[in-house]
Amino acid sequence: MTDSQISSDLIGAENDKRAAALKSDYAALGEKLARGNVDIETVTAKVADFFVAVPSWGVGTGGTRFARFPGLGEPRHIFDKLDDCAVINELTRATPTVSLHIPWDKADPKELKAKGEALGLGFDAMNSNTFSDAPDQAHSYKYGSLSHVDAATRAQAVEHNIECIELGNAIGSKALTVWVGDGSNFPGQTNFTRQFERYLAAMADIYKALPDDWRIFSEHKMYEPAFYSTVVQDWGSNLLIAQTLGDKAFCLVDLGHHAPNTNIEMIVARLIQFGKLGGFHFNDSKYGDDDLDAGSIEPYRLFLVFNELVDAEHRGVKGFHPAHMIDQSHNVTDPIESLISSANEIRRAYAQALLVDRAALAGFQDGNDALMATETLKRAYRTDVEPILAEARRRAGGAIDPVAAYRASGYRAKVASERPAVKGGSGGIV
Ligand SMILES: [Mn+2]
Repeated sequence: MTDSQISSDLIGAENDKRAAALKSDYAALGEKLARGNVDIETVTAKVADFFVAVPSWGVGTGGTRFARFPGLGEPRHIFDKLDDCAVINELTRATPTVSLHIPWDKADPKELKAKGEALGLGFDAMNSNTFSDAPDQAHSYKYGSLSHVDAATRAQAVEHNIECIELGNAIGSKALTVWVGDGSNFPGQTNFTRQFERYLAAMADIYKALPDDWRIFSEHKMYEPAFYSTVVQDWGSNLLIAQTLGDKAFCLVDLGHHAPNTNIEMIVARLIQFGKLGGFHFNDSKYGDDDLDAGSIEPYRLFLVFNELVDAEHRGVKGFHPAHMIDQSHNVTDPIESLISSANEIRRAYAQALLVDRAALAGFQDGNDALMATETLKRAYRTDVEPILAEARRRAGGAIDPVAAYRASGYRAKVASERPAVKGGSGGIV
């Protein structure tokens, strides 16, 4: 029995309004797919079994380095954040786990575990933070953390990561994601080689502390906060890290952390081929690392990424189980609504990728029929799979229209009355 944030009666009443239309749309789509020898029930079952982790930091309003404009009922601490995360899962049934950020979410592991269990939530990858200084720390990360020139600063950063593993281990997490802000702002500021050597040595110390059934994900990012070079700049550096560290080390691909127009789906294919794709941070972008909502700008690119994942699934790639996480910043929307919508967009891309006729595609590829090969992808992408997504949610106890049900629930107004308003003004990326 879990503590529901949104009553099942409300979800039921909201679903009643939309059940007849969904039934009819689902039947029509089922008929259409059957003509192409696709069984809609098989697709719906796979979609229902696809989950993405919500980032604890995502339920607070984000900001830029210019300003932050808080919304109503901002979560005050990790326990409020978990309540908000539960709302997303209750309505979508797609997000049963939460990814924590330490020290932001530091709390007694017993209390975290009990709260998670009460809400029906588990814990996904832990995220360390050595890109900003905690109030009481001895050494500053202004000039780097795991790759810092000073051994004591590196040791402090390693220790923090080990603390994240220990906390994660106590609450059922199985992975640590490491992203560092280390880099340089000026040519000549750092020696690329020595800096990377220091980083690798520090990561090896963290790796040694990993429990046997854990994985470590390194996350690359081409710029920001360092604007000339970053230690883990690109997927090439990331692959070198994962290969150097060992079998439990994998690359994490944040969709926003690439130069514009980079062929991310090809990077995904390469990492799969060499057994080093650890997982994703889903988001979207127009210009740089914009942290916009997944699927909001380039839904076709998201589909193409999923096309590679489904291809790997289809080929039965050994040990293939990438972690799926959302990592985005909500500056002008209610974060809960954005995360509901993003979880839906991610499942949509997965469902569309499941519809690709892979035998036909392989035939067109082997026959050098470029037009029909790309048309095969487009045909799947053009399919409106919303009835599948809605039916998967409905059957799992979620909402046919989760944003409408969320608005009808009055949850935001309720928490706004319980949680004091936060003053805005200062910058800060969440
Ligand atoms: Mn990320």
